[in-house]
Amino acid sequence: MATYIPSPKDWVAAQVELYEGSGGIDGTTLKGLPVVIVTNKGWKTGAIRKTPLMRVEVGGKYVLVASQGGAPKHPLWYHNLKADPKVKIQDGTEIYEMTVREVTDESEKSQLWKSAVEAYPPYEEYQERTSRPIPVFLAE
Ligand code: F42
Repeated sequence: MATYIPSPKDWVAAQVELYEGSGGIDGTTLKGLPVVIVTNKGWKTGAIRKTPLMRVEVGGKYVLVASQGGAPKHPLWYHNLKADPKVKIQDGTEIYEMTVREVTDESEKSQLWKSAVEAYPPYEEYQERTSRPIPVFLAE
């Protein structure tokens, strides 16, 4: 079985531990807004990776925004999901097995981007901060 390797960022690993350890009761927000935990495989190591992301729910599907605070490069989980789209998403006490796809159709992407910014307004500022178009996945 693959081993779980926690994020090297302490605050991220701590949030995952609190979220999962409480069964989705504690550690479920960032800046007062809800967060989901995405579990997937690392495409090079095969290890299990867990990434907290803002909760952007649209009709039972989840929008995953690879913003990384407007950093110049995509987060590594972007490459993991491109290589293997199977994920587990924990939303509070619920856990769903889902498949993700990167949204490349411009009109679909702009619609989902609107939902993302409604759920977490700082995404707008993150996009202004970087010249890379921030990738968006839809988990369904
Ligand atoms: N990040 C976002 O991009 N969007 C969000 O909405 C978001 C919300 C959020 C809420 C709460 C919270 O605690 C964190 C939040 N973050 C959000 C930060 C997010 O959880 C990630 O920490 C951030 O996006 C960076 O992702 P990353 O995958 O680049 O993480 C790095 C620091 C990391 O964990 N690296 C590991 C490492 O060891 O360096 C894992 C590396 C990895 O995945 N390796 C792959 C493998 O095979 O195992 C290979 C990857 C490759 O291509 O080399």
